[in-house]
Amino acid sequence: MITKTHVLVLFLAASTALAVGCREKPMAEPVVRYHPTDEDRTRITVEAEDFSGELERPMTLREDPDASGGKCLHVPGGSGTPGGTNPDTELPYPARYGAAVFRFTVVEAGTYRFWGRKFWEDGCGNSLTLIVNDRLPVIFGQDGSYGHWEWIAATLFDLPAGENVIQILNREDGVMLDKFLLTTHLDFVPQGKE
Ligand SMILES: [Ca+2]
Repeated sequence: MITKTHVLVLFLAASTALAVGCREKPMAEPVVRYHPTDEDRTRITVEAEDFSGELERPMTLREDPDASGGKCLHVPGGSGTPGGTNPDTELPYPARYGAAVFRFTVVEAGTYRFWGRKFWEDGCGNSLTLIVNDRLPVIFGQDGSYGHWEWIAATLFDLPAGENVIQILNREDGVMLDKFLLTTHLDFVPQGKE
């Protein structure tokens, strides 16, 4: 004779068997964001507000809730620009009228793509100058996308292992830079505040 107790025992046994047979999916690997001094061999992310040494005005710091870490570099509109382009190379003169300097460690030498998360005011305020390890200056920006935060890429840089220095110079006022990222994964595209 099957009693209510028997039914309950059978139900519990079946439930236990089902639970044992139903494994939870393994959790996704956590996304790790390395500080530049950590041993990230392929990606280096630097907040623009984490410059080394003194900030050279008119480049300044600004708080922005849409910026990673709530802060970004800012060259206020109307503060002036160094101006001037070498007529032979058509490269901007590395005039130091507003600059931020970044020193960071590269663990593995390689070819890195520079990405910057920027906010341009308008077509007269849409670029910065990069100088990597005292090489020729490179223009970052000059695109036609204004009024919102956005990642854009610059040229590739060969970086040696050890300390590297990037200077980010004012080229046109009315620009903001939230952070930059260097990666040997040349097809990688950063998203959002990343
Ligand atoms: Ca930032």
